[in-house]
Amino acid sequence: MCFGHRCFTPVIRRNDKIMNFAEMTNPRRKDKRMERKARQKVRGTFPRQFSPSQGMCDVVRKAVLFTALFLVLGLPLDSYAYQVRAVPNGGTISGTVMFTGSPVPRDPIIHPTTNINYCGKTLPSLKYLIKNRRVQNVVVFIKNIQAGAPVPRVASLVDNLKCAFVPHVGIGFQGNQLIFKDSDPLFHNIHTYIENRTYYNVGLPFKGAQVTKILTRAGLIEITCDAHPWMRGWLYVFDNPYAALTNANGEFVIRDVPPGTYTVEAWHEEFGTVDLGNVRVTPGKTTTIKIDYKKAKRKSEF
Ligand SMILES: [Cu+2]
Repeated sequence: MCFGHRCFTPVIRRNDKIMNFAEMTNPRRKDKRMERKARQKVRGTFPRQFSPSQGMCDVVRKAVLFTALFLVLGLPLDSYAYQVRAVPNGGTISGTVMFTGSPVPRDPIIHPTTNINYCGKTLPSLKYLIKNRRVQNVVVFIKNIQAGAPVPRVASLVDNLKCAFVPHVGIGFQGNQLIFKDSDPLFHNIHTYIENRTYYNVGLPFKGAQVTKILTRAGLIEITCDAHPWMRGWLYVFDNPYAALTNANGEFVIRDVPPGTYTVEAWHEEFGTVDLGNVRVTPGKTTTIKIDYKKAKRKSEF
């Protein structure tokens, strides 16, 4: 239908459905239009009312506004990216992680449900490794550190040995290799998660099988096996080198720390997370701290 040089198709609302004039006279036209729309949806193409160029304009407009907002606030755009720089006068943070409460938690026993002939009827869960009130397998790290030494270039290995992950808890560094290995004559299917979302899902069908991935991001990786539901491990990945794992005596050391005042965080798979603020590091000196999961206020529990 045209008026002068402008043409349009009249639209009529009937029974809560939009139909144009041609469709009113021939309903099959509407069916065809609906089919076309459905196909567009499946292919991911854009319906006529929305053009890709219009969408791009919106994206560009938002990007410009976002950049302007940061400039106005005086914040650098890369303020959250870790910067590598020389640390000629670094200090050290060392300490112990303890549990002085009572009773000391006992490590739960696992009862495997498959491959019992090989795995055995019971296995330790390795959740609580506490000796003389000192807690092993606690990840201790400097929170939100912005700059310092580069990460060590060492691969992280997750071995499947005797129906358990070895190590049970580890630390890794962004950009390094992550190697999954099968040392059992069993099929293991490694399924890893970050924040409850699948990260890597890898099948290891036989003894000696090995798959290498890359630690593409920082974060806490939960490691499970789809073939053996009781298997569980953890790999805490950092974009900086300022993280350590407590040994059997609950001890840790973090070296080459740029002088300054920091918050130190400790994470344990069952006790959860605690923060220790105002940890001061001075050039060439060692700052000693003590973390007690009884006294410390836990931020979260798992
Ligand atoms: Cu398994």
